[in-house]
Amino acid sequence: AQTINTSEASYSKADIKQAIVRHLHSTLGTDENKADNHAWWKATSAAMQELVLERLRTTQKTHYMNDTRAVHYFSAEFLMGRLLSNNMHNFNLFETADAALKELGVELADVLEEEPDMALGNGGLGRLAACFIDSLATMELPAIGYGIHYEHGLFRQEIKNGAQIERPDSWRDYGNPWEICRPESIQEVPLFGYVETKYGENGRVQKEWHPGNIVKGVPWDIPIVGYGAKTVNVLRLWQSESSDYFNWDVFNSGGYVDAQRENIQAETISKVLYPNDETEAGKELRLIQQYFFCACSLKDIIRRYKRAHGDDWSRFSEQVVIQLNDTHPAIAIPELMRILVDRAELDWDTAWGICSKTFAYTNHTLLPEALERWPVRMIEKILPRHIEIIYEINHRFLTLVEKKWPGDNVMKAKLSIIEESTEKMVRMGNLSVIGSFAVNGVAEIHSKLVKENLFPEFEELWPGKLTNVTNGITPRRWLKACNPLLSELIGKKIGDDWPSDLPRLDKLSEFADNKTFQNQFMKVKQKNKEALAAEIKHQTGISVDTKAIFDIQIKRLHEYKRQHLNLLHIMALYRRLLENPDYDMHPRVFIFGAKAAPGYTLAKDIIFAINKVADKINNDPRVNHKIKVVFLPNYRVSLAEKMIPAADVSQQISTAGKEASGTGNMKLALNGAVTIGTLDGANIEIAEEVGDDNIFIFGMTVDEVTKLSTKGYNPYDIYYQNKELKAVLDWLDSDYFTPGQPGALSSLKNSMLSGGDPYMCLADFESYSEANKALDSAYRDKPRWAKMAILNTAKMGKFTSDRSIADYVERIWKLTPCEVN
Ligand code: 26V
Repeated sequence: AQTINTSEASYSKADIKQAIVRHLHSTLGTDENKADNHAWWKATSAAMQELVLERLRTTQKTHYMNDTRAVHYFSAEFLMGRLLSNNMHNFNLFETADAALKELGVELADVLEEEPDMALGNGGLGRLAACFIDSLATMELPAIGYGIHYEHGLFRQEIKNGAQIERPDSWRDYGNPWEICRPESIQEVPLFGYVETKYGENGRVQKEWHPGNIVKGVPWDIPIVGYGAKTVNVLRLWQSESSDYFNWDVFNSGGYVDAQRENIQAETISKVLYPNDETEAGKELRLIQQYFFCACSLKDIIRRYKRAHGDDWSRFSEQVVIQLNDTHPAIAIPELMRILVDRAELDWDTAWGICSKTFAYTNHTLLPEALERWPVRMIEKILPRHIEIIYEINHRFLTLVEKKWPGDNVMKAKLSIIEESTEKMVRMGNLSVIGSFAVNGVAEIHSKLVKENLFPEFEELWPGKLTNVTNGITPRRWLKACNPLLSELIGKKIGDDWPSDLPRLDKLSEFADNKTFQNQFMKVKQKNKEALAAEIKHQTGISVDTKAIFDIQIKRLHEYKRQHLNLLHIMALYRRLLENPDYDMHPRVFIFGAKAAPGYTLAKDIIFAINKVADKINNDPRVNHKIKVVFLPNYRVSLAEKMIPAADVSQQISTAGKEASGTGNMKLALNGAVTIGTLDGANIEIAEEVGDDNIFIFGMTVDEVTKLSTKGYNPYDIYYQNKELKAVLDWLDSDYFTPGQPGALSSLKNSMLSGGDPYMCLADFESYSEANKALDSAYRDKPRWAKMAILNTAKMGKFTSDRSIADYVERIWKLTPCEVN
């Protein structure tokens, strides 16, 4: 409907049409008659990319001229999703492009569906990185994201006979229109080999690392368009390649050569994203991946710094701040020390002074199995110089500990970077805390637990270093772009400034009781439900009633997230309906989306169980007018964008203390879903914002969970005392859901009984069931529910990632925006 004015670009509908057709002809070598939707997608993206690159050049020139301090966001994962729609929205060209394509006889919606998701991440941590770089560009902050250019992102999930099958993801198979290769910035990364100790003239000990292998890092840049398209930052992803250069001298000069030589196929380093989430794998290749992208990124940063400041290192930490997204990039700390001490020949204290003013670290989980530890022997082999540096960092640190707690060896053992187990391990969390000037958790409760349970000794040693920055989500992707109907309604009511000023949504609160607005709001929800119902039909063949409650649980499959608690409750409802066909409940569709790590057997068993229970219920005419269960395969960013706008209910039911923050909880509430959840992660802060009347809280608190496990938790007590729960669990042992295969679902029951029910599903079941009843009756009160839904949207202002970034800037990064004209 409108043209957009950035300083250099002003695109009308005619301009866009012309650019698209031009790319169809001269970039794709086809024409309007032959082009399929995929070709239209490429041509449209190429047309957008022209504008994007123009703003990128201007941004980079401006940042260079102003010699700005910048944040460097180091993350092994960036879960970007699709970019075309996002870039159009951020250039305010979505409607114009839609109209342009219509005149060419093409539907923009179909074109957008051609884009493969860029799924270079597992879940929360990777998607957070994507939201953060969006906000950084929107807020005109100088920033760069650094990560890995995986050839294959997170696997594609297929469901065969109810079970998950993993298929390779190939997001670049037919070329990616957004990425630009930068061969002029290739870096070389040393690996393996040995360290030689030399003595300089002044008696200075000089260490020289003779690597056994050198690989090349090739940078690919993805432009990140801020809302309004003033600043365009970059995400720089490194691809590994074998290097022409190989230090043959090393191998020609000693008998130890064969022992030192390690052959890794250079190309495999960036081949595939590790699909684990919250479980440490300890695989050598993963450590190499981590070092590879950190080494490339640091060299890139230093090259840029030297261009402006030469060999004067004194201003490095004024210009450069590096945020470590979990411990995955923690090896960057000893790598920077190596460069400063061995290469720049700074003395240790000067180098450490710089280093420890450069890094900040975000913790994303407390689960012990997710805390990274590497065998000393593995680091020794792959990075022989780094293990020396890690020991030196530790030695000096423990001297400090000795000063603070003389003779306290228990304290030293807890704080040491090295864990003295049978197999000595390097604790990457401890290394990260010691090497950073700030450490943060991702929600209030989580940060409190980081201080009290994970790093209490560090909190005592360095009070103030541990802090909180509550997560957020970008409202551009997670409301404006994914929910156009609601966005339009909001715009009509309170104006169009909310996407970059989300707290403005609170203005909707005054209409929460307004009949007309309630009707409009719920009509939008209804339309979104109809669209999702069509998608469900298309993907699974299942028909669902759009007047039913759309109840959604979407997240990685993990026991602590308790998809199986949700399933137990569904089975309980099924029983109630079989026992009493008049059991009073509003029809409800339970919708799941979740990927399980390929090696996580119980998680896969839970997916299987959901699908088997779904089959039975959906085909049982006695109940299928009341309950339906849908498992949508291949949950990913683009599917989330279709599910979230259609949700009535958001399931956030982790065992209290286990979910660090959650961000899906924010996305769903923002789109008017009401949460049923535990007092965990950001749910607590969501409850504070929306108020107790507009959320269904159930279950044990963190303190109650702790008390119960201290006292000794025995799930059998509950099993024998709750008849319904017992019947439901026993049902899993029968062949009712898996005809002819009794026991096919028994692993689930066992995990919650003989397995000790580590996440306390049984302990929370009754409370969950009661909360569900309350939810059901609230839904049947139409005005009450409409009010709740509206207030959920209205009260989500706090959870914009712009606020998270503002917190990082103020508390940690100390950046100033740089206006790009
Ligand atoms: C661990 C590992 C271990 C090695 C293999 C690869 C891999 C990948 C990821 C992880 C841990 C991921 C931790 C994580 O994603 N935490 C989530 O972070 C979200 C953003 O802060 C937060 O909202 C979620 O609650 C938290 O679970």
